[in-house]
Amino acid sequence: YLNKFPDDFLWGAATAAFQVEGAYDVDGKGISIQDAKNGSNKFHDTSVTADHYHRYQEDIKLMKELGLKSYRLSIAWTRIYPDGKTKNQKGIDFYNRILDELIKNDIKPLVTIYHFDHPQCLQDAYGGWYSREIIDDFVRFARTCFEEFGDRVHYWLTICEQNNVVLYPKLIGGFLDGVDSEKWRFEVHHVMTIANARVIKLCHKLLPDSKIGPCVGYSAIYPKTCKPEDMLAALNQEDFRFNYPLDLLCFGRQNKLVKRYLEERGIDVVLSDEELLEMQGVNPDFIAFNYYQSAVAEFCPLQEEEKQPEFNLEGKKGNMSFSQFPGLYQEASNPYLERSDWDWEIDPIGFRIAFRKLYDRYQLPLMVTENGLGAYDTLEGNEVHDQYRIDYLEKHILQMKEAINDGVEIIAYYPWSFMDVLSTSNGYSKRYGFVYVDRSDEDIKELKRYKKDSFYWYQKIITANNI
Ligand code: BGP
Repeated sequence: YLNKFPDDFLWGAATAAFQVEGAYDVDGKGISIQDAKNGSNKFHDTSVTADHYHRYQEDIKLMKELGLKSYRLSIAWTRIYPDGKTKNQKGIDFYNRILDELIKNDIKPLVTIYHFDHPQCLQDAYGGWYSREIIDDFVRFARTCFEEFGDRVHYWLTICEQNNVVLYPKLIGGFLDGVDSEKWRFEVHHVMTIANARVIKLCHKLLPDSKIGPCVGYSAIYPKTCKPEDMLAALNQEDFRFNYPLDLLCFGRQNKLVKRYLEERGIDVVLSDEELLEMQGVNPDFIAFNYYQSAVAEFCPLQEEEKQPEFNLEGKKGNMSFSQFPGLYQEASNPYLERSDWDWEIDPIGFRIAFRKLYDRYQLPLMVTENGLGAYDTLEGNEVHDQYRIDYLEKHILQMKEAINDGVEIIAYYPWSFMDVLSTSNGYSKRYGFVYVDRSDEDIKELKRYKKDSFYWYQKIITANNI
């Protein structure tokens, strides 16, 4: 069995544009739905974040020092097409500078084309992802990325966590705020899936040597008890949360359970015959997944009401809330697991189970594009002693190694996040990075970077290619 990780294993780390770049209105950039949300709660502010836009050279130097083989970044749609339609050369130049710097430092870029940040003007014009009109705009943007950056980028992700954006509209993306109806949820699913299919096919045509795949948020799902109803609920949760978009993209067919769920509720969202035809022969090269925690499923009778979980915004344990989909499942807490301060359940073995489940069903190489622990970090002098993060990552990497020994093909691992970024739910109080970004000065100008203990620890893992 594996002593070390495969020689070409991609040890990476991840970020996303709106969470790290800042400079949200610089050099012709348009306003994205994330920028439009600024000030909507006490945390959300994309204007400066880590100011990676101006400090990318310093940051890439740190990536080099860390030993990264690969770096996952996203391209801000609004830098390339500020109004959704007209190209902005300065935005393209910015990513050219970043990509050149990465290549110079021998770091392979993995690019997420869409990470929660489409132009606000497309939202205003036709409702963003609610409308099939966005597909052409998205494909145009993706084509430009392939044409401009395809000489240096050989790994691509289409849409980040389509399944979570759709299932938890209140949690992620924000642009679905106020829209809870099942109809819209599945409409967005279909629009995003068609967009995925077109962009994957386009990439294969334009860049035959590149690899591209979808990216889902994934969890191991446990039945709450060994009652058969709970086991069924666990299977339902898997189909509902993960398999629906992946079955379309990988098998070219609609998941039967979800299709039935829609029909039985009279939810009139359909993929036309033509669209279903488009789902044939998509052939993603891999499946990427983001894993933070596992989940529990319990039987949920039809007469219950649908419920969305509320964010634990306070970062104090004990605020768990769960979603409920009548007739399918309701979530519950797991008494056997520890939790982060934001009540995310910590489950390294669930990580191994996730690998096995995904690989058994889709038989495609897997990439982990996010995994990590959000925590309060304290800067002490020039140091951050984040042993809790090391513990989390170490246990997960060990289970990833076990999964490889179980026979799963795993090609890459990108912890979230390379540096401290704007958390989608908790601003800068919740940190994930290997590099601490000091935002303590009042006007957020200095933004000094400090290497955390986890930085040195991960550096050793990469050098040894082993845990
Ligand atoms: C994922 C997103 C990331 C990241 C992460 C952590 O869903 O793809 O962008 O933010 O979750 O979430 P949070 O910042 O809410 O802790």
